[in-house]
Amino acid sequence: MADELGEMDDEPARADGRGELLAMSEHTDQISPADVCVLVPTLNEEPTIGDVVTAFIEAGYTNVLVVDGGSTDDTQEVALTAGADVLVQSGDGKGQAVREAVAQIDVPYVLMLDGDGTYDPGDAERMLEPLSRGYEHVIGNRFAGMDDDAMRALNSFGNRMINRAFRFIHGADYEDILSGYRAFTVDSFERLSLDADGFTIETELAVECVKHGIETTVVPVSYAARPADSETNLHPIRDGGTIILALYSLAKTNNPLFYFGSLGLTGIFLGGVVASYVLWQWIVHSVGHEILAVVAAAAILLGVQLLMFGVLSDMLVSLHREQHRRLERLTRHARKRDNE
Ligand SMILES: Nc1nc2c(ncn2[C@@H]2O[C@H](COP(=O)(O)OP(=O)(O)OP(=O)(O)O)[C@@H](O)[C@H]2O)c(=O)[nH]1
Ligand SMILES: [Mg+2]
Repeated sequence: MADELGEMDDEPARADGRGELLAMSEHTDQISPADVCVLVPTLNEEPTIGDVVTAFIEAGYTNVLVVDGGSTDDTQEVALTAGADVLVQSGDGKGQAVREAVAQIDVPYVLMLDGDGTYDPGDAERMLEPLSRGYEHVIGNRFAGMDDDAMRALNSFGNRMINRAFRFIHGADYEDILSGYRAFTVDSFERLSLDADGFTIETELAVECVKHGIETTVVPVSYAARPADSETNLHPIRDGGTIILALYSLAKTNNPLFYFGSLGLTGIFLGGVVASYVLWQWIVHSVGHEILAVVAAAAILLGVQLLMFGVLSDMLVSLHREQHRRLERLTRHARKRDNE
């Protein structure tokens, strides 16, 4: 999957559905700012939100929607004065805010970024450009142009580990899955099943893109440090842990072999350790541990069963993906015929 997606840049037209989609849209014009909603989730970003909104409006992106999580500072007033629409989210967390906001957007494209001034509005065109070529989701890779002081060592290390885990578990290389700079079509967003409320929204977006075969690409963006007077909403250890857990639990339907297989291998390993101990006690000291022997056997059996279950589920998922691709191809053919 990773390779398939990675190849798309060099290979515009291919016999399968993907190539077709790109070839079809090769002549599409550049995306007009009028078709774009700039979406900025905020929670207490008063020091920076004004500059972010103003930069987009001056660049011609006049449709700016700030979705606020009930800031206790003047974020909402500053955003309104700068010319944005402000929506106050009905629930909690960045994820809920983004879902609620996208449901109200009536233009085809969304450019999403944080309100903390760490992303560069000057990268907007670069972020949107792939959408005009048929891509449906674009991730801004912060590691490409990061200021030295933009991310603490712990955060940077955590980010890299999470990206590595994502690549291993979900089989696609999106380089910076936790990036908050995203461009996507409203249509593709609606096809994803998202239910993360908080900071796992970015993780969920990446996993769902792989799962639903959303045409995704990565572009380099610059990333600056939060200004000294603005405060982070992130707790590196707690949020990092939640993200890793989310990556793992989302593997159930995306990579069941990994999900069940890793549990199975753990069972086999633990059972093996106990069995070796029992055997050693019996051979060296002639002492029998019946109960431990039963526990070891049960753990090994359960492990093998989980592993088999993983293999079977993996086959099911592969078949499902194939059918899904076929259906998409048929839908596209049908749409094309209708348009002719
Ligand atoms: N609407 C809404 N926005 C939120 C909420 N929590 C965070 N945000 C915003 O989501 C964006 C990302 O949050 P940040 O705190 O910058 O998270 P981060 O970029 O991972 O962490 P930093 O390294 O501190 O920048 C910011 O614009 C926040 O203001 C929330 O509960 N509701
Ligand atoms: Mg940020």
